[in-house]
Amino acid sequence: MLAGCTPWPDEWAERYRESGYWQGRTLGDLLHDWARRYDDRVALVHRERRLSYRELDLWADRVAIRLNAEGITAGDRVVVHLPNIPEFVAVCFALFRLGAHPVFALAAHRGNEIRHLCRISEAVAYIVPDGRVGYDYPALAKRIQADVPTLRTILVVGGPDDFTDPGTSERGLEPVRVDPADVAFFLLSGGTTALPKLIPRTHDDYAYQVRAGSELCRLTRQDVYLVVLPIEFNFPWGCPGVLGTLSAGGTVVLAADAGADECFALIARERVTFTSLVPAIAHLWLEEVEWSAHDLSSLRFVQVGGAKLPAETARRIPPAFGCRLQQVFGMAEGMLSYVREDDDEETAYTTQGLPLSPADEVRIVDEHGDPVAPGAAGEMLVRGPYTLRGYYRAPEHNERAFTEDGFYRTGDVVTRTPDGHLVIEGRIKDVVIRGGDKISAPEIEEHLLALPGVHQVALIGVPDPILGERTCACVVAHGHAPELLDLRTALQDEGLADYKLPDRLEILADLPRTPLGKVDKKALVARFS
Ligand code: OOB
Repeated sequence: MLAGCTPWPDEWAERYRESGYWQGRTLGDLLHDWARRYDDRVALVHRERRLSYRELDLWADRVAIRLNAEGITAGDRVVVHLPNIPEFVAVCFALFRLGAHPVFALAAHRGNEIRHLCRISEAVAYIVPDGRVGYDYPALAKRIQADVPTLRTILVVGGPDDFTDPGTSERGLEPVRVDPADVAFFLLSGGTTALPKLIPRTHDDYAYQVRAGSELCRLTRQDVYLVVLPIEFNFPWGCPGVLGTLSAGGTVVLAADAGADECFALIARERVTFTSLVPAIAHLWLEEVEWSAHDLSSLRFVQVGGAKLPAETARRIPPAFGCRLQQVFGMAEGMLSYVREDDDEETAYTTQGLPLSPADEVRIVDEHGDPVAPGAAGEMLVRGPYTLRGYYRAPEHNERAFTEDGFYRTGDVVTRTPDGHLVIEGRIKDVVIRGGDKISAPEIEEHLLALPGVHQVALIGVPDPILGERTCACVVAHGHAPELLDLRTALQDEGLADYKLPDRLEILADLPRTPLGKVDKKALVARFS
């Protein structure tokens, strides 16, 4: 396994193989299998473009040849920063086949985050769209390259001499031996530390997650999946999402944004059967759907996850969209839980389902790490065949984030119903979930503290009817108190993604403290909610 990653201990790897969870196939090989099986069926739709499985398979090989000619080889890390376009899929599979590892930047990321991702992964290449998408990515790439010595190559999708141009070459890709137990790609953590951490996902573990999710959702060739969320999120990419749909021979339709207008039109045009949303988008769609003349009758189910879905909103979804609601609880780190098709209505509205895999081990513990009484709330710890054993190059953080026997401390507070369904009650991690976006409070606090006029700061999440939570910076000023706009502009100038800019500012004389001297965020939340 790539240096800097934590493999599963041998005995566990053996167990997961023997039980058939890990099947020893790489994601790159799986696309070959799918292409053989589904051939000229439509794999991907974007605007007027339709690609068959065969075309996608060939395209991935051609892109791999081009990337290889640019010097990208096995073991290299490549930061991929692309919107919801077919090239995202082709580039990722090309990298998988070369044994190189895409690092999935979030579309909303800007200089600050990208610089960090390139540095920590020692990326050799950074892949961006051209400037037509409303932001000058190539210019950003040049600035990053000046700061990151390992970054040899900038590759632009859509530019002149586009490396993703399928071309006409009939030359095949020299097969590269890729170990299915090795890292396929890196997802990003929602973050509890100042800087986001990289999550290695192996071919074996992700292929299992996708296969199990696809079976659970009973996907078939008839299914059509609409990608509404940014494709690089774990949820749309593999829960079962894009990869699950491709594994079943269905069709993936890419939406440019999450707006109800565009998405409803696509659902009607492509006869979409399922999609995945965060609660904030589900909420906006609910507001729009009663005015919509589009035919949404092809929908079989809508998945909602990424943040707590209030039961009242959940109940409105099936009648409004004429389909089932499936709550999904998950994390880029691995562990997923899904509501099942045969769960009763109440369970579907009020719980976040059952773990995906019979091999998922869930412990609910108190602050001492001891199991709580049945039905009581506690932190969820997880271990299993698709849950990471360590973040990339983060030994110190890993000490805290995992128990000695390899359970990941999720930071989520949950209860379990008598029949085992999980209910997310809250969290003990210092993260604000704004819409579906995760904002690490320490990261923003560190940036705010460095600004003139900010003496002390605590970032908290306050309730918001649409977003679920929005951010509030509680600041003890020194000298002239800053204004909200000053803070937002300063962070934006530092190259932080827009969703991280504080929504609200409160100036305080002092921050409340717990008896141990830590900032009492609960008191702040109570005061400003
Ligand atoms: C998904 O993944 P991440 O990595 O962006 O965020 C994970 C965190 C969880 O630890 C939890 O705090 C929260 O997001 N979360 C939920 C939730 N689903 C995720 N909180 C309440 N209810 C839910 N249904 O967000 C993610 C990854 C794969 C599938 C779905 C969501």
